[in-house]
Amino acid sequence: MHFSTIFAAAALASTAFAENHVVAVGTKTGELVFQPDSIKAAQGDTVTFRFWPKNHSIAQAAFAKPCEPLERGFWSGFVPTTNAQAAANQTFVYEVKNASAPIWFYCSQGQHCQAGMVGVINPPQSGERTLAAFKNSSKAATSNVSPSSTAGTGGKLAENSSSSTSGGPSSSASGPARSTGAASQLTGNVAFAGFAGLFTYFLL
Ligand SMILES: [Cu+2]
Repeated sequence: MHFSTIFAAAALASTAFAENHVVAVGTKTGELVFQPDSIKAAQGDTVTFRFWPKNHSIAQAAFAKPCEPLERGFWSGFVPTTNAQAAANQTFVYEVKNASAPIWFYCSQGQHCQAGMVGVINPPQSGERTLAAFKNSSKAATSNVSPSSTAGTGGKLAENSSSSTSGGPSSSASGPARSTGAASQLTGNVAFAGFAGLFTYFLL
């Protein structure tokens, strides 16, 4: 019984740690997709968009207007890259501040939005506002519009630190050591969550 109390407290404590979700913007082979194109994220979680060739962007849209910028929505700007072996050094990191509202997005390059390069964070669990419906109406959009706001609006343009095969000209700082670091940090978080749970238990 005591053990289960500790376990419950630890599980509770561990929810305090934000998760990072990685989304590929385009692919090595030039497909016009986001992978994954549907992300389930909690409040405080981050979504890191990694850009593949040749030149994509990510902008927030309203469900009703798939290929148009949402007012005060996020905007990465265009992140060009020619390297098909690794994602661009620059990433766009978006923090989920409200997990109860769906966040629709698209690529504003050329006709990419119309080609189905759209996605969603936290799609509604029921009803007609599905990613399939959003994708369907994007096909009928008459134009694909880039936001006029500054690149990096509503998020953070950052140097990519998670690539272990980075081949960019100035990427000597990133390497396999980084992923090891992330793994040990995760272990640390889990250990801390356990410790916090134990601590909570002793306070009861
Ligand atoms: Cu694109």
